[in-house]
Amino acid sequence: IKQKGCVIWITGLSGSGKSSLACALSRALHNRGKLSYILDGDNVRHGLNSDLSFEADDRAENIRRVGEVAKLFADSGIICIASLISPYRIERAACRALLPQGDFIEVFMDVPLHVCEARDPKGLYKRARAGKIKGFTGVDDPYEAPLDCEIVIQNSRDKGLSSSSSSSSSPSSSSSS
Ligand code: GGZ
Repeated sequence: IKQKGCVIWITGLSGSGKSSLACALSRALHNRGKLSYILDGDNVRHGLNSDLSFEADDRAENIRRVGEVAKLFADSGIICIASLISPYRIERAACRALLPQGDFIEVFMDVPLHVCEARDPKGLYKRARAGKIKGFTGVDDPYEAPLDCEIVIQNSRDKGLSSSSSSSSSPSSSSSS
């Protein structure tokens, strides 16, 4: 394989469009003859990380493990697309530090909470607001937005929700929820 591996790390709130972007990206790479593999938080938590909760320590461990696996993929020449909420800056930085400079591309899905919450594709925000899920990111658990990442995607332009947000009219929107 002539391809050089790397990690594309997509971070953002639940409902911000991480998984959709990961799929679209993987398809686009495939069409260009590039091999990629998606590590999606929601999926990985059913297997490799099924022992982990959403407590802070376990989220950190979730991110750490996915970062290590992503590095293995990158070492093998595959473009690894990791899509996790990954709410903590320090853990994302640790994943970045595993790779050579330039091989970790952090993508921030910059979607306001109220937009994610209005989408609520799985009804999780509703359940969190009702107190049925404790420690839900953005509701009663923190999300630390990247301060200095490679790519910011303002993905708020669907379902007519963008008008109330000043940061939502970006032409760079590239993915549905
Ligand atoms: C955040 C939660 C929670 C809590 C379950 N907080 O939108 P989804 O549903 O399909 O994806 C979310 C997924 C988050 O897993 P990650 O591995 O990406 O999170 S982290 O990086 O913080 O470890 C969401 C669902 O799991 N989910 N409970 N309390 N998201």
